[in-house]
Amino acid sequence: MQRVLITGAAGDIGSRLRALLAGRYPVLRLSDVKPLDPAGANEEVMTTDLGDFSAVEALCQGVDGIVHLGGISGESDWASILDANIVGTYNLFEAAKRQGVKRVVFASSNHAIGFYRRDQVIGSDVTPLPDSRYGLSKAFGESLGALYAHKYGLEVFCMRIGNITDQPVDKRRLSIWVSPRDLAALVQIGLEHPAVKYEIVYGVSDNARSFWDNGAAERLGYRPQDRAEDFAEAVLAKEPANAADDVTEIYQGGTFVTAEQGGNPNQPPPKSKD
Ligand code: 15L
Repeated sequence: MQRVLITGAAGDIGSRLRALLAGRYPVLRLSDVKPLDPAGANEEVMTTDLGDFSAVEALCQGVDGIVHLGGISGESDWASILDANIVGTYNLFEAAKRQGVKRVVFASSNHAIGFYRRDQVIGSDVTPLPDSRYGLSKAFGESLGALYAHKYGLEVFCMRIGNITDQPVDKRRLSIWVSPRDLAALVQIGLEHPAVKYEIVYGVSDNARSFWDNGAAERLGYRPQDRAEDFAEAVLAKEPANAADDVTEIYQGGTFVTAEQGGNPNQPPPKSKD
């Protein structure tokens, strides 16, 4: 991996990876539609709208591996999800294929499988059960990756990311939390492991309450260093009492299972124009 591209590099995960992967590859190319800090040593910075195919092709030129984080990272209206996450991700995979990129690490999300119950442990081979338009776009990205891997030989590593923060913030996140350094280690496996052809793994730390069997990542050598349980006492002491039959408590996706526009849990969908 000589040149690694990170899309969505101005976002929370992108900024963390920019710092954590610094110096790991000869060149880190950073792209976002939003402004980025100027290029540092061994960095290239490009402003790109993922909806503009020729710009995305130019972005992928000379790149060996891509970490695709670009797009919307929560529930939103369909037009926005369609543009940013469906069309944008399609453009990225197609441009990667045309430019001869070897590998794509796709930032999927736990919301691709958010309608599995919390009282079951699932592997990464389950049928997607998206909990939102956002989750649906992530399931689409995983399937798109499978198409490009099987049909065109692109190597694709999909990470169903839980929640990345310095420390887990609530009870649900005790199950799905991933520390920044664990996610950075998983991204490196995704970019570098020679056995990757097409994989789906969970982006999660070593959590005692995990909803997921992450054997697929472990088989590739993933050994998370951090454990949500170390923060459990403090987190649970602050947790509000919720009714056990509240659907946001039953399913893995939490509030996304009821979220509508812009993440407001109970806002009704927009009225049809016709
Ligand atoms: C995600 O996919 C979101 O990008 C992030 O902002 C969190 O909401 C996370 O899921 C979560 O489930 O906590």
